[in-house]
Amino acid sequence: MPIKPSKITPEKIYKKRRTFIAAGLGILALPIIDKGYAMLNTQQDGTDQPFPPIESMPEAADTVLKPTPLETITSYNNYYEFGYGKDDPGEADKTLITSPWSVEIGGPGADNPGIYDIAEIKGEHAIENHIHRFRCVEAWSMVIPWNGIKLADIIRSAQPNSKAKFVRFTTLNDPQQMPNAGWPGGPYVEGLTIEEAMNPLTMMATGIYDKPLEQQNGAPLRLVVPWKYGFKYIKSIVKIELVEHMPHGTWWKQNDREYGFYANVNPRFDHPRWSQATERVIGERGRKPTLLFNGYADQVAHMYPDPDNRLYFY
Ligand SMILES: Nc1nc2c(c(=O)[nH]1)N[C@H]1C(S)=C(S)[C@@H](COP(=O)(O)O)O[C@H]1N2
Ligand SMILES: [Mo]
Repeated sequence: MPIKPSKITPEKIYKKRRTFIAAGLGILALPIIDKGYAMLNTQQDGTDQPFPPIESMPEAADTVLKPTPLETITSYNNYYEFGYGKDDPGEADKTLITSPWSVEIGGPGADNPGIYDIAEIKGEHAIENHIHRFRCVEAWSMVIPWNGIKLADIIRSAQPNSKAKFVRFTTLNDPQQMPNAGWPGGPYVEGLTIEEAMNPLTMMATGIYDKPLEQQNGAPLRLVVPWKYGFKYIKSIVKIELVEHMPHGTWWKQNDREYGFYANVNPRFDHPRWSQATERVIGERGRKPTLLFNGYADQVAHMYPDPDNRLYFY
């Protein structure tokens, strides 16, 4: 096992270095710098145990979710187009023009493609309220009271044909409106299978706490997939395409060893550089156990035939 940097570096320097790295690049972008990762599917304590059996997983017992305060949701963010630090997106000038805002809905799988303004999209579909757990791949979490439209409604309006096997989403990438639009991962792209996209849990969020989404949270329209890691929740969407082939998402493209297509939350499969067994609840003390499919296994597990296959869980 490689020695953890914390074991060989005085803690102060180590902490400083972490802050520097986190501020300079963002934790997701670390792989080239930090080689202190554990082997895939082994425990982070260095014991090399196989991952625990599925029966031993904690259950989603906390049915009453306590929403994270809005100030926290809007001030601790990942939105690299607005900077790599967690504070950067919230502190950035409000340069994103979210009205008017065009969303192109099309691709070879859509028989009824079109370009719509966000106001039309909001006007045509029912807005629902859903409080969901939100789990970032970096092992922190919040609870978000979303307002939004079922992605299934939007897809049905586009009249999907037999070529609609996947959905590909693209974020705006405009240096005039986004101070860090030139980052290597841009334009941000994400994807879902058509089955995942049609699942009733999958939403296009337009608001949080009954207020329009703020710029830092991906205004005016962003994806919400509660059983997946946060990097799938692509922000400020300008294009939704129904396509035949699996979309190559931004993080998968950046680092295919650490980030894949499915990215379903699973405490049994560690990230190569940290454990996914528990999560740090932002704004609270301590950690809590991470739940299989982030607590939504009943609604989504049927889409993934093999719960022991890492393919589905990174
Ligand atoms: N366009 C775009 N979408 C993005 C990101 C990003 O950097 N750019 N970061 C992702 C990551 S890693 C996470 S955890 C969530 C964070 O969403 P939040 O800031 O609303 O909590 O947005 C996701 N969507
Ligand atoms: Mo994330």
